Amino acid sequence: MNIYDELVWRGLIKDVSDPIVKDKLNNDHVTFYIGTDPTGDSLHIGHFSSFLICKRLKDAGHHPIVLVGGATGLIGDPKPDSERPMITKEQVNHNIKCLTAQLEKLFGCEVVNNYDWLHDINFIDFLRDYGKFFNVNYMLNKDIVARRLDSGITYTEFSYMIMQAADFYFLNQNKGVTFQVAGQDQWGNITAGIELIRKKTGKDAYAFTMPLLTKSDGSKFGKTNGKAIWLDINKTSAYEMYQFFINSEDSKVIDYLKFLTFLSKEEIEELERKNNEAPHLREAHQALAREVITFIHGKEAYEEALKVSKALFSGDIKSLTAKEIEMGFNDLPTIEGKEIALADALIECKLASSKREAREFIQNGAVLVNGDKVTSLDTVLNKDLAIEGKFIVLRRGKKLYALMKY
Ligand code: 383
Repeated sequence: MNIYDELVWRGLIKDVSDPIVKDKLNNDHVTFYIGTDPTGDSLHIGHFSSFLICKRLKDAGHHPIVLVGGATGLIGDPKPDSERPMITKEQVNHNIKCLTAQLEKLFGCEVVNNYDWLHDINFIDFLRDYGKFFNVNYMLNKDIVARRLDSGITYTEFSYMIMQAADFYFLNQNKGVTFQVAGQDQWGNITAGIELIRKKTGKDAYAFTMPLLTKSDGSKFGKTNGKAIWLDINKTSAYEMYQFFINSEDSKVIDYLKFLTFLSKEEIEELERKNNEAPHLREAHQALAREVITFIHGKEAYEEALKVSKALFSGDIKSLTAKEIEMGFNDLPTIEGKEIALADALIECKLASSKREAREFIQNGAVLVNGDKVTSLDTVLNKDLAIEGKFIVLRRGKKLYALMKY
């Protein structure tokens, strides 16, 4: 399959700037770029789904450049609903460092920062060399600006598209970039750049966008309980990422495999068959979690996440190290470790509401300490019982867990 057909098959093509894009991607070696603004100190899974295009196109013989928007991050790409709060220059600089390191590690490609060429354009030159090429009517008609006209948009954010257009022009002139790729939300900014290049040089530049990944109800993919799935392992553990993917919707898991992995058409079709025939085996979900986590964090982290998940599922807490317990249980109610009667600990952790109830749970065999059933009312918890002297895992019934941390 040629690269363009593969991208179509994977569902990765939304808008294309020119029918010739297909030919160029199949037969030329193009230099393309994709950008991100340093709004945070880590990328999340939504970014990841777009940035994977770097590897796909690189494997097909094209040359990727990744841009971190040190300048555009100081301005803010308009969101459909409201103005972005400004972030400090220090914060932006910190974020640039984090994102650059992450992107280099993940995709091994050249990372450029638009601050380097945008910061010393003075106001008069900006208006003469760039502003003059933008008709205000054209700018007002851009979807994102049109949607903000009621609630209002500052001149600052209104100008954003000119900066992104100036980047495309700069990279075109200085690095031979002829393509820009991005998620579909970037279409307006990208076409502004294509226009600018055409007006300033008389030459064509090209682009395509990728659809944004969604859940079956149309909402954005990439969050659990309102929390984003970050690529920084200190913000989202491999275990949390594993849980996120393993719980993806059955009706969507094949779309996600196409979008987020490098498994072949044959492999994905085989998983699709298995997902239809025996969804409860969750083979497609397993493959999705394995492929994505291995790509982002490596094989070891994936295996650790798998081990923690299995141990938590089967209740085999003792097989886990303290580090693994921390990773698997970081969302649980946690109380400070001390010497305490089991019944009192259950109340303190909110696994029981009264002493009488706590005693009943213990006597009925509903309470587990580090995975072992404990029925004696005399049980006292202390550091000696803690795994590696650090954690005691309390469980009541099938699902309720709490942690004591020494
Ligand atoms: C800035 C200057 C450029 C080219 C691009 C930019 C950033 C761009 C933007 N991108 C998003 C971001 O930073 O705001 N204006 O969070 C997201 N991208 C990618 C993809 C996506 C977009 O980083 O659709 C999701 O991840 O394009 O929302 O010269």
